[in-house]
Amino acid sequence: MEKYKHSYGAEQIQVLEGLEAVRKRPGMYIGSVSIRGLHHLVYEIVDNSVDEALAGNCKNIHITIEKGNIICVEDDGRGIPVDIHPKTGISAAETVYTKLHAGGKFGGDSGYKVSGGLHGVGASVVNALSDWVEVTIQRDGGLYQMKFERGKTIQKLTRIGDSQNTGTKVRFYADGSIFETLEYDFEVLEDRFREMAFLTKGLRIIVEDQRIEQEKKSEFCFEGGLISFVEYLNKNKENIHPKPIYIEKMGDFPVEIAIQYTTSYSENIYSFVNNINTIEGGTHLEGFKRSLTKVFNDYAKSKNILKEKDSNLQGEDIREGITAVISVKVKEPQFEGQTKTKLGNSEISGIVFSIMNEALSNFLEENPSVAKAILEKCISASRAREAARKARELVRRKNALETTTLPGKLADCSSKEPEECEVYIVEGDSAGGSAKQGRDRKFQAILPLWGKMLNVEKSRADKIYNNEKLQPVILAVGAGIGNDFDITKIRYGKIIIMADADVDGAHIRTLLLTFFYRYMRPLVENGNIYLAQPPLYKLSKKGMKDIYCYSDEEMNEKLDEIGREGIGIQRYKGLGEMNPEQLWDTTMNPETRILIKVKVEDAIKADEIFTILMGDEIEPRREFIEANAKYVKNLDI
Ligand code: 0RA
Repeated sequence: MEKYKHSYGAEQIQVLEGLEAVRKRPGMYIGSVSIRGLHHLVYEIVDNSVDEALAGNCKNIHITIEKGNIICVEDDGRGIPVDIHPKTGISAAETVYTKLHAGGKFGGDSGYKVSGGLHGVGASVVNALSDWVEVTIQRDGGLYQMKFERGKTIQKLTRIGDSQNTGTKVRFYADGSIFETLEYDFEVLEDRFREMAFLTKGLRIIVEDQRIEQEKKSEFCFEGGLISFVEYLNKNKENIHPKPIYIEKMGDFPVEIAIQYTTSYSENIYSFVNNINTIEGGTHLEGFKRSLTKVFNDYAKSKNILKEKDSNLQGEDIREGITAVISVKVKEPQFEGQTKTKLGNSEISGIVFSIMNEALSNFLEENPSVAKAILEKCISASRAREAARKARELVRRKNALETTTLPGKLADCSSKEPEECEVYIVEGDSAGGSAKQGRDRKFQAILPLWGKMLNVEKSRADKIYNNEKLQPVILAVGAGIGNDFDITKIRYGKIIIMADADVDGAHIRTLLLTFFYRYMRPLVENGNIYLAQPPLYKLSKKGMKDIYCYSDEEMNEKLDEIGREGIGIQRYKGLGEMNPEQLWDTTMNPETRILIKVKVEDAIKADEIFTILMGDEIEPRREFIEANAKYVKNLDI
């Protein structure tokens, strides 16, 4: 590409549109004006510094949330160019901050700037959506500064002193009339910047929160890059080989891959294009999977681990227990899919495929004991898959004989329109009984659960199919399981878990959430899973309608309002204590109930949580539960 040849400067920055458009329709540029959009502003500014690092000119980036929710991003790159743009007559730096899409290649000559999607919209969008922005640049022996308010220049770039250093510092305060909230979530930013540091070997990123008494500060710098990333992802799992397999190939389309197998049964593959998490996958992921299947099968056949007559291992067998990160850089990425996080460039599939083929087959030849350990695992996965298929057929046949495919204990609703139907999954027969009587049978179905609990994190699909507790859930949802799951077949638009607000309730909730996440993930991604929120207290007083409270704070507020004299307080220990009418009023009536929608925003976080909560290692679980009494918060529910 040309970018390697010419020197950059003011003239390369194109001038396109005004910033008013951004303020009118912020969602078009940053997705939303919720906290996500707010965080996006920070990512935009940091992305520019990371690009400078990718170009080899910056080693440190320091991000601070200052008191009052002011963001400061400082880097030690070359500094944004300060020379005057020949067409606009203003400095390159000001152009970058005031003209939309200025600097299609802004951010140095890394050349892998993102087009499409929400990323790469640039500094001008942050400026447009900020109450004020202040940019300080050290470059060419000078110290320069410029200031903006709501996208308008109020101080042009001015030399305010001398400096022998280089770098860029951006401070901004987002516009409170645009965003729903200005309160940044430190943990979310921290997770994103840890990820950024993993993806950019050797780059040091410091994130700091000064808003609170007890300041928080995290420093990320990983010489191991993706190797460190995979080790981090597997920190609570048991590995079957000590060091991740690492593949790196520079060139026109740089490819970097790290792989490590664990004893778990789930597949954890994260893919990135130009440092953006491609949640929907795409051609790079496809090339990776194709190669993984081919190389392991070829190796197994050539070493007679699989006999000539044996059928090939399937892709899913070879991906059981894998943790992998794939990072590619593409100059003109095409992003597709619902959330624009699916790579479309067809040439990338073949590139990743051939790089992987060569490197992975060499690795297996050179590390026969690792190859053997992985293949043993794949072969037992393949046997389990076969057993699961038989179990599934058995279930189908059995049900065919029983004339109905629905579980016996399900009290179904009369409507057959999935969009309006909901199923309450209730632990225990007594609460199930009240729910059956209290519901609106037109659109509400009740499925009481009984039987022995199974830890899905420690079981393969065949066991799950045969489990007496989960089988009714699979049948009631009606859309299959695992790779066969088909969300278009679901029988209910809302699947509502209703459990007590105690330890046992938390256990069943966790079990079911893990199950849905691992085996019916589209339901979680699509937002079909809900948690019912039963009240904790009932306040009653003569001549007053009963008041239900869903938290301690709410109860205290209500008590302050109505006074504490002559009030009866009932604490509900379980759903079973409510009669059908009360259960309807408090927990099931769509007009008055509180439902919590389960949404997993971050797959890495979700995997970590489920591994900790349901996995083998006891110590991290204890620590985690102590640190997150309300773990649901971390699921972004
Ligand atoms: C040199 C040239 C160009 C940008 C930068 C340095 C630069 C930008 C930023 C933004 C944050 N920190 C930074 N550090 C350096 C422009 C090159 C081009 O337009 O391609």
